[in-house]
Amino acid sequence: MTDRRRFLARTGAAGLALFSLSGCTKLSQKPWVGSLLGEVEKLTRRAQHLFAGSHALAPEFREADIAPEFRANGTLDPGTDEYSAHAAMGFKNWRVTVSGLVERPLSLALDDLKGLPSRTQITRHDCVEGWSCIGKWKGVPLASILAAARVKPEARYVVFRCADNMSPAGAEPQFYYESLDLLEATHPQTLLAYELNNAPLPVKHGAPVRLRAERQLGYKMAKYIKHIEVVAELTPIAGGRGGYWEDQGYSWYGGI
Ligand SMILES: Nc1nc2c(c(=O)[nH]1)N[C@H]1C(S)=C(S)[C@@H](COP(=O)(O)O)O[C@H]1N2
Ligand SMILES: [Mo]
Repeated sequence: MTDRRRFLARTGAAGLALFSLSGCTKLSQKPWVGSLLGEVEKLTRRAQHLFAGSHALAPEFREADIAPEFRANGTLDPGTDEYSAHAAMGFKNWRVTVSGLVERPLSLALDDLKGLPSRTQITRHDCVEGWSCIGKWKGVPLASILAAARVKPEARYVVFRCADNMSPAGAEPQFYYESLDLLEATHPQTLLAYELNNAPLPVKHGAPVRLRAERQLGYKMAKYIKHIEVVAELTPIAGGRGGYWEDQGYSWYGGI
């Protein structure tokens, strides 16, 4: 066992939140870590809400904590003709639409997003597969975009629809999607991010725009965002559980 593994085994995964991990850290692929994390998640969710309120911020780190190479996971390139054509043109014609339960639907070019007030944050990404990585993200707070679109009173969730097809070739296409409730969607650290570590978002990390929701697990942070839809119910969408991985059995609440 490495020192870190021994430390984890001794203190439980709760110890994770207590020390600052520098850069990318591989924890363990062992299933017990996952189930332990599951229990700890429930506890930390309750504790977060009890002690810090529902708008508590996720921890932010120093420049020195940034991992030299941010690990990538899931789709590394959507690879469709359409996406590749956008990539070849530096995504200058890429648009993110905002529709559904809004007074004012929007269609935003990448330059429109870059022209809006931005937030930069150095945060730790936690993937359920057992690794964490610290990176610096810049983007537009989703709250300001939702405010501009004027969310209707009956709205409850925000759905993100992505450009990557998760189905094998020849099968019915199933594009990656995710969703947040309005509280998480309007949290100050929830961004439509277009930069990682002071550079335009690389393709493997979700170019040109991906979600950062810093109190959530990695799978909640949709990459390659094309459409944002404000809805009252998640059940009519795809498998009905609010996200691609949720439809395969992951929990919809991905809080950490
Ligand atoms: N569109 C899309 N978004 C996605 C995924 C994906 O496969 N497709 N994978 C998710 C998972 S499981 C993780 S951990 C993070 C990985 O982000 P990264 O590649 O920037 O590390 O993206 C999430 N968002
Ligand atoms: Mo993940």
